[in-house]
Amino acid sequence: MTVHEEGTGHYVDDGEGHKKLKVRQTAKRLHRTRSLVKERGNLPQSAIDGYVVTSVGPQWLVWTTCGYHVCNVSGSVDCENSDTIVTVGDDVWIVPDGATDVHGTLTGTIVKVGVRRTLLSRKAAGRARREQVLVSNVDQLAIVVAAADPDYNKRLIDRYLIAADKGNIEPFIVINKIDLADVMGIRDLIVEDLAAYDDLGLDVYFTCVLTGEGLDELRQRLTDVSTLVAGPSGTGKSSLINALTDARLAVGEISKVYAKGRHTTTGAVVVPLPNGGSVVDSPGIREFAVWQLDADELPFYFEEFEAFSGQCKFQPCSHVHEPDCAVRQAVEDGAIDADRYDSYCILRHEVTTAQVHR
Ligand SMILES: Nc1nc2c(ncn2[C@@H]2O[C@H](COP(=O)(O)OP(=O)(O)OP(=O)(O)O)[C@@H](O)[C@H]2O)c(=O)[nH]1
Ligand SMILES: [Mg+2]
Ligand SMILES: [Zn+2]
Repeated sequence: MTVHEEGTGHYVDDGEGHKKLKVRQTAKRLHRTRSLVKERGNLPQSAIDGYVVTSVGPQWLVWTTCGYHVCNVSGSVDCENSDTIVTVGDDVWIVPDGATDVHGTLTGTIVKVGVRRTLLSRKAAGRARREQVLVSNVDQLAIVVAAADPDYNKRLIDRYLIAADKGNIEPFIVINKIDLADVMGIRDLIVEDLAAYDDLGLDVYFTCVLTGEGLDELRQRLTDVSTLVAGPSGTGKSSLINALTDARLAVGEISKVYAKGRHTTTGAVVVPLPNGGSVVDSPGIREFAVWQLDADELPFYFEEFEAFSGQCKFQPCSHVHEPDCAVRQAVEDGAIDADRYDSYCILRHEVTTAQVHR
């Protein structure tokens, strides 16, 4: 029996085996072709793929290997989610117009949105029950809050943690402006206040853009993956990104195309990192209602309850009003963080009233 190299593959020259291998290779090729056909669907020959970098008014800026294109969305766009048809981070297929707009940027039309690998959603503002996908396809979520100015709010952190969990994104926490905590002499208090997250196995970074504290650790955490940087307004998200990257240059390049130079962030934007990976800067958010959260599933997002909930007298137990609740007892004993329990009660109240009104 001899083995021949042929191109990158090889085959066994013994009649039957050779045939078998050939069959297998044909099947593989067929499978590959089929999945390509499936992926491309009925896309026009001229369609090219890329990803959405940011929004430009009602249009989207799409990066492709042929450069930036500012795109409209086709009326017959092939997408999964009719609430949020396109969002920043989406893999898309576009058909270039073969023209440029008044700024000299190439133009095109988005005809297909790829399946979202991960996503961060919230309930869209307003009365309608509508999902707003803030960003898609990021690996990590950096929840950036400030030690002070503005004061951080653990309720908001907990909402982000649940949304990240639901959207398949790995979260971590950044406490920026730690210099202000030192000025006020409250650093130890803050570290202690956030110990519950550390206990949950979440990484907590303490950073300062002015002194550079914690920036090396954060830079390491961001390398080679895609990270959404989110949190309330004014916590220093854009400042951190500028300090960690040559984002100003990257954003400058995009600004040349569109976004005017501005201080506060008004839309999410993907910024490539110099050493691989990317970050998505996003505008500050004041309210965050987690999308499609049910009362029954809520306890699962508070994994520290699990060690106690089996001992509650009533099964199932909401851990709010039932007598002999082991979770409430654990809060009293200090075994469960009281703030986390508060978050749970607030969210539970929210979701149960929402369910009644549905
Ligand atoms: N003292 C102190 N100030 C900081 C720090 N980081 C950022 N700032 C200041 O905080 C203010 C807000 O910073 P931004 O980076 O614009 O905050 P942002 O989170 O991007 O805000 P939005 O885009 O509105 O969501 C600016 O005046 C920064 O100079 C820090 O570590 N310490
Ligand atoms: Mg900003
Ligand atoms: Zn209970």
